[in-house]
Amino acid sequence: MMDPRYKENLSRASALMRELGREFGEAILVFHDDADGLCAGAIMSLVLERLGIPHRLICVEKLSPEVVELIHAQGEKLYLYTDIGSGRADLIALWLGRSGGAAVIVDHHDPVEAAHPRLLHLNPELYGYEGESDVSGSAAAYLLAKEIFDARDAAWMAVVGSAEIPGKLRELNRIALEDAVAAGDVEIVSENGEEAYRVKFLGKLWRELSSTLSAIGSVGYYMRGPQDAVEHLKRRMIPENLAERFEDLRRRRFAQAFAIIAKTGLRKSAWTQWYHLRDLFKGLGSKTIGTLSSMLSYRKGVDPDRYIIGFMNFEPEIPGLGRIRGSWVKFSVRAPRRLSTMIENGSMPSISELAVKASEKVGGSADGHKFAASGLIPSGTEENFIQEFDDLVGRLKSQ
Ligand SMILES: [Mn+2]
Repeated sequence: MMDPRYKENLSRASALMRELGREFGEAILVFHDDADGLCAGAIMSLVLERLGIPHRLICVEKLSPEVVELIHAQGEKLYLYTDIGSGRADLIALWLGRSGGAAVIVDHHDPVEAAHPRLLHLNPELYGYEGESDVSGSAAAYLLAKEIFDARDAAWMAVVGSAEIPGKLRELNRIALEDAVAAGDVEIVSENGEEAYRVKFLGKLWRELSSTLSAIGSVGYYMRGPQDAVEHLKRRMIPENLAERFEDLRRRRFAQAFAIIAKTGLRKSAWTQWYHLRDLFKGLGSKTIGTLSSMLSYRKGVDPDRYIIGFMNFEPEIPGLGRIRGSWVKFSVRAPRRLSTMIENGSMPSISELAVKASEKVGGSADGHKFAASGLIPSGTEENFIQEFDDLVGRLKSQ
């Protein structure tokens, strides 16, 4: 049973979107760059097509304040955010007030409070569901699509998008799964005694399709990968060749990065060990630095007690949208196994807390969780950032 208030707001949203589409004539569809985001983007793009609303596809790696500002510089439009946006709902409301237009957010990430007469925030977490376990961004998008047209043949995309949620699909994700099974697109199979989901017409498990899409969104971000993937998904296809090409490129650049790090070593501060790739990953999405830092955290030779921080120059261009203000460096933070255990038992501070506070000190922003975080800081503030990070560890660690 779906929460009745949620159900009611879904049908209000469907009426409102028809109206808004007519009023503003064009929509800006903003979606996240991971597999869930690409699936959510494809579902919402089908919705807009069905409503006859022309729209631009804007994929976003991270919704920093500068990115929100650039998005809303498009003026009086219908802004549709999916699998992203809830954490910045306050900023979206602020920009609606400044530059007009209306926004609908269909997301499952932790929502912040925001109110604006032309903002509709449709996050199932606001109705008692858990975004980490009950509903993916693409399942939330699917539930809205279902209010607008007979969307059953789009349900399989919500199943693929839900692969980021561990375990058996439940609650709102389960509704999408049941619809996909009824449509004949997905079958429930067993894999080592666990429930698994196979997309019949592609002959692949939901998890494999999800990792193919993730590679496209992350490595191919600046090469129109996300837009190509969305167009393929809408035609019930997955661009495997594209994924292979991007994965090959990633392998080559990672090998170069490891060679450089092996030669020069990681630089050390009181509590960190860090490296800077400058422009080595130019052209690849900035999520790749997080993948590299994660891989490093498992390697022999890293200091088991120091936080790992990777930097790369950030390409300030949002494909299809334009350039954000300023010159930025992307950073990502991870922890080797032993340090992770110490974070877990509370004797060392959480990575997101350190990253958020240290980046704010140097004029940047960040987000993440206990064991991984990333953000943007102004170019040239890297050493100050390390210093702030060290000071914070010194102050926040117990004993
Ligand atoms: Mn998601």
